[in-house]
Amino acid sequence: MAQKTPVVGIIMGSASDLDVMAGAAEVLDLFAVPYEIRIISAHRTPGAMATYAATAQDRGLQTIIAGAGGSAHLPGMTASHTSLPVIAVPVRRDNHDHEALWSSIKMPPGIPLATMPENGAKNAALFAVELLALRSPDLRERYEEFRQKQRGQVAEEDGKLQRLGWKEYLQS
Ligand code: RP5
Repeated sequence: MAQKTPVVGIIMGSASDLDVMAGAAEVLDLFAVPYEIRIISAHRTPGAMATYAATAQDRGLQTIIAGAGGSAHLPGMTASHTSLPVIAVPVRRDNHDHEALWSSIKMPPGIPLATMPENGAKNAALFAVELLALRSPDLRERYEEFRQKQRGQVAEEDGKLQRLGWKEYLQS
């Protein structure tokens, strides 16, 4: 069977980011959104990053999710090289402060970057789904079902809490 053309690019600065960025791939798999996933470093492979971003739209991508930690230049610099919407995932480790978040969130006026919470790869993918759903009624329907299911799960937990009371709920 022919592979579908990717519409989302997931890129990360290092293989060490993959455990976090896999969360984005899992969500896109859930919605059957075709994507590609690559290791491209702003610092170690700057030329590859520029080419990737500059050719992304012509290759069929509609949005890019970019994750990096530390001095996270990949999301912002990718956004500089394309007019596609770019979604940043600041990768944070136990030995990090909030440098990746600040690197992403303080973009200069003129180059927007949709910055997610630290390690927020799942929300990045959901945001990508929301963007894609603007042009796909079928995807929109599946996304609305997902949101409806979430509402149901919360209501179910609340019902259980009301039934049991908080002490028994905690023990259950
Ligand atoms: C960043 O530096 C990467 O995105 C990664 O989060 C961090 C560490 O990279 P490695 O030294 O593990 O390759 O550029």
